[in-house]
Amino acid sequence: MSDQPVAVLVPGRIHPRILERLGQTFEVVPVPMGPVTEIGADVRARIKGVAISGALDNGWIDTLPNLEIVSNFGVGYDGVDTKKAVEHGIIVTHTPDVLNDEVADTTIALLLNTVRQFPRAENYLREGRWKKDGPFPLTPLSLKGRKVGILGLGRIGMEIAKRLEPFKVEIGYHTRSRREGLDYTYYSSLKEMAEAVDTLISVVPGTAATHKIFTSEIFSALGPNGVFINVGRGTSVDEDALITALKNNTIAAAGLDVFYDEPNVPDGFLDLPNASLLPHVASASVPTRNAMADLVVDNLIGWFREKKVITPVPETPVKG
Ligand code: NAP
Ligand code: 8YV
Repeated sequence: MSDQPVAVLVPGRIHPRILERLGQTFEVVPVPMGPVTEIGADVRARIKGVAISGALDNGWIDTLPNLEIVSNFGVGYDGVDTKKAVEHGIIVTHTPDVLNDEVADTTIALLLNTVRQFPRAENYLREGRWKKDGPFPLTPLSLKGRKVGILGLGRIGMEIAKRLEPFKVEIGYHTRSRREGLDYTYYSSLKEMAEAVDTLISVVPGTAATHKIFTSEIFSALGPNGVFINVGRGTSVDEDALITALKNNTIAAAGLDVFYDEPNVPDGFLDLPNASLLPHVASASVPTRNAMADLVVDNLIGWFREKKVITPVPETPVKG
């Protein structure tokens, strides 16, 4: 690296370990999340990297003349416009694999919470109702004997499938490209899968192709015994259609870790007894978030020391 320290822009809040580690090597330039704010031309010229958790405003890409790399906190990088980054010759990195186990574990927990209503049962105990009203009511749903269809059998989807095997449920999946050498049933479309299974788990990225693909038609196909779990992105779901499907018992229950416009969770979900809701916590343990934070920083250090990154996104491939 040259004598002049490289500056790294950090819009909005980010994991504290990232700020601490960046500060040991780079000049850190914190700015508010959102549209471009005024910063001196000299600082702007020194900014060659961005560390981001959430959405990066495209104005930064337009106005930082020497930007080389955007390091995204999260495996999903729907907050970064990769098309624009490619046009500007900017590398984008993300944090795959280090969170697979945590997210898959959370998915199983959310599935069980949804079918067996454990959060409601715990509240029942805490409210003193066990003593006052007797045992918590039996849950109409069970995981036993379910047919599960996973939308997205990538790094995390595979870990979810492996964890489902000992639960003795049937496992199938839909992806655009069929995966070879697996015993799981392949469905050629989401609709076909929804018709065939009674439990849908979504773990696809938030892209134009996955935008609002969970429609009223898909929920009708899933049917009245149907359970829908989403740990991918909330943008994949028509939330009005889901709320209606849960209210009308078109499907039986849903477990959601992600929402269309976080942290704004539609009121319609909050009163539903058949929805189990989490505030986007699938990867949110200290060890896993530390590993993600380290990867954000190590990608930046690798780039500025050796022009190598560890985990580029497929749209901006760079030799590791
Ligand atoms: P990945 O390895 O890239 O897997 C993505 C899977 O989705 C692939 O199997 C891919 O297969 C499939 N897919 C993509 N677009 C599709 C489409 N239009 N229709 C059907 N299948 C499609 O990604 P990952 O590491 O498993 O992460 C997946 C996503 O989970 C992330 O992008 C992120 O949005 C989300 N996530 C959420 C949390 C959380 O905290 N809740 C944590 C981590 C990740 P094909 O390309 O063959 O279709
Ligand atoms: C993070 C995630 O919570 O990795 C992802 O794609 O959704 C989560 O692990 C998020 O990206 C950080 O805010």
